[in-house]
Amino acid sequence: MKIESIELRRINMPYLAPFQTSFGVESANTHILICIQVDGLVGWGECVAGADPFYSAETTQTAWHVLRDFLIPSLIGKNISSVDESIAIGERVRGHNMAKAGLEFALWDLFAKQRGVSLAQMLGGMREKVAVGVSVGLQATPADLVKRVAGYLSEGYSRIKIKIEPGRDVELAAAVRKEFPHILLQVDANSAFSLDDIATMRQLDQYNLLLIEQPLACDDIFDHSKLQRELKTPICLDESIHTLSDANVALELGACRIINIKPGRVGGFTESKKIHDATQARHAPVWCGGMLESGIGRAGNVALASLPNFTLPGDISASDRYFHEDIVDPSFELNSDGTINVPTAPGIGVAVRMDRLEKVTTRREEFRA
Ligand code: NPG
Repeated sequence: MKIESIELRRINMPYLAPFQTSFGVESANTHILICIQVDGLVGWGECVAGADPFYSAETTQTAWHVLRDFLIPSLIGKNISSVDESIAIGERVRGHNMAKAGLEFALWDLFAKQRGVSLAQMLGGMREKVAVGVSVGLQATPADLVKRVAGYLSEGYSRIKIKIEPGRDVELAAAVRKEFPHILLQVDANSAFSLDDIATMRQLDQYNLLLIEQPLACDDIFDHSKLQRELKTPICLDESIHTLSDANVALELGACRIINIKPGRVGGFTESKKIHDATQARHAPVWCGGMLESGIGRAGNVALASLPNFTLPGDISASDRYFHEDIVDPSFELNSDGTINVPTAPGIGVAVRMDRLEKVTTRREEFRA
């Protein structure tokens, strides 16, 4: 298919409540949406780079620059017959995984729509619904956190992730565990600790956690391998894993036993699938991470999570956990068994509500062949 037109839109979708982590506070989704039109078909993608370089080096601005000045010019006007061809074209650009992933996402959607199959089918998914959890940001007090968790559990979420940071760590895990002794509970440090904090990690190890996510530096694998040897709780890596190679090194070194796959962080669905296949072969479970996406990104995550080795609930919550109003129709809803349905219509399987999208668009640029 000949890539005739690509449009970038930066959006601003305020969250229902600010989301606080060890690296900062997120108040709105300011992602870039990518829209590719070919032969009357429209493919959508979401680039998950944030406003600040606090979670990853990429930001909305760097992603816009790389898309506009490098990735889009190399693709526009080309005739391509597969997503792999477009990846090969973009390979000359080093890094910038989130920018690449956003563009690749729109192509996956487009090719799936062209074939008349759902994105999940095209990715090799095998589930009609996926188990999901909710990620709860840092709250003012442990009591506030427990209250929030209670609210999500009563809505039907069956797995809870809480954010921790130095000084707000064991106390939070203890408070939630005391109130809910049997829930699936995990913690996420977003790289805020070091090996000097081994005593804290050993204490966390006592709370029957599903996993401890990314306790140490965002670019570290080696220290995590030392830490994992000291803990019975599995370490799960997020920030440290950008490629299939990173995943293989981490598992081989025993730096983690579980991997969080975020398509944006690893450069797209193609690399996500490779990591999925490699972890499956090593009997290491994966789950789908979240970047507080709009319904477009959420549709991609739900489709990916339908692959067989996504055996742990993902950070994929219903639209109403994030937004007053999502930009897709239908929006994502939580089933009573703590799952979300995988769309079956072609491509991402949900329609973009252009009226709502117009209202949240803050910057727009169109590129034509
Ligand atoms: O999408 O439900 C969600 C949020 C999941 O906690 C979550 N994401 O560190 O994984 C993370 C965190 C995050 C959010 C990271 C926004 C970067 C930006």
